[in-house]
Amino acid sequence: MSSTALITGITGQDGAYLAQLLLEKGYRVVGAFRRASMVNTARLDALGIAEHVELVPFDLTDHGNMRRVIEAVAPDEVYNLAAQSFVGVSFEQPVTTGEITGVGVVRLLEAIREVNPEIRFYQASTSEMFGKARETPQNETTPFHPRSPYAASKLYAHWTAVNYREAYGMHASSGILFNHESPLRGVEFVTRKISLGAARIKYGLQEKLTLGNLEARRDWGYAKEYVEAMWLMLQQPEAEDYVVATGESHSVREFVETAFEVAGLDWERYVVTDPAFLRPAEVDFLLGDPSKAKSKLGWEPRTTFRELVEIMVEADLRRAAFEARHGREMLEIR
Ligand code: NDP
Ligand code: GDR
Repeated sequence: MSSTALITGITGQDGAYLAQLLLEKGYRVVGAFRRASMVNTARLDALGIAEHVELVPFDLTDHGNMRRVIEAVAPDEVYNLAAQSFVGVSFEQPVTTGEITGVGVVRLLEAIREVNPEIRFYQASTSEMFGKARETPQNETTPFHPRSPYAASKLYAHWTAVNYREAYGMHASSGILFNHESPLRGVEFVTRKISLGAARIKYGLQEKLTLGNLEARRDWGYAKEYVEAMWLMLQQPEAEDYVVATGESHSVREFVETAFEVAGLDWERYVVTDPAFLRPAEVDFLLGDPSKAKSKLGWEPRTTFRELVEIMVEADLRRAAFEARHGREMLEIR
């Protein structure tokens, strides 16, 4: 009999790629989404998998709802990808972020513990927890120093997952994932804002691209590969935490230079900066050490920084060409 996976945050970037991977592996995939006036299946549609994923309404602020969903779906594995995931917005909405991204995880773990503590659990932890990092590169033993309400909420969720493992013997693992991007990345995140901006400028749909801090450095990988690490964590005999990263760090400025070069444009003519995009506290430099994921999971990144930028810019050039020709956005975002 095939295994059942419940993915929260199914409408997000990682939800789509993880659903695709698990369907390929023969899983029954149930996607939990928060009810809205319209269900946003754009990313699942883009991958051509929407009709293969069962969808259930679900909200991380409602414990009773989660309990009933876990009972009805009876999953073998739960991947908790749902979150208020935008660092910038977390400064504007710190309480909502704490409710969903932090306390929401306790509600979910309680529901799992009550219904069936044998269910394997994945928590989407983040390199943002290292924040003002005290050592470089960062690994599983590096001390945390969160720099935003988002990061503080994720740290609470992270330690909660560790605690449920230690207190109740649950198979709960946290993947401390560094930034991972793709053509399905939300347009408010810097990489996609740049790739889409460069492509739209190329087709005369936009004149300028306005950014914040160009000197911030991140360890950027390809999302499609990072979801493989999530699955591998839940296949291990023991639950543990793992850093997932490329081991290379680049600045926002380098991302801009490369993206505009791929689009055949001189970035200095189009990119401007505005302090409105600066954050009250910034994470300046992140660099991950994925050695443990490599040795224990056999996971390694395959896509280089340059290849990632090319994948994103080329996808957005296709979108912008369509928009220029038809006067409306392309639904296809593969
Ligand atoms: P996205 O922002 O693309 O997706 C977030 C998902 O969470 C969406 O499906 C969103 O639904 C859902 N969600 C938000 N609020 C609620 C709620 N109250 N109840 C139920 N669902 C909700 O994130 P990514 O796919 O990029 O990331 C997946 C996870 O991994 C997130 O937890 C993120 O914080 C974490 N992470 C991401 C990294 C990255 O670089 N991408 C790195 C490290 C960690 P809706 O579509 O309705 O908004
Ligand atoms: P991050 O991603 O905060 O690392 O969180 P984001 O792409 O938002 O920012 C990366 C860096 O770029 C700088 N920056 C800008 N950022 C945005 N969004 N818009 C701009 O115009 C801009 N200009 C410069 C930022 O200041 C920052 O230094 C992402 C999210 O996916 C989290 O959910 C996840 O946990 C982490 O990655 C790992």
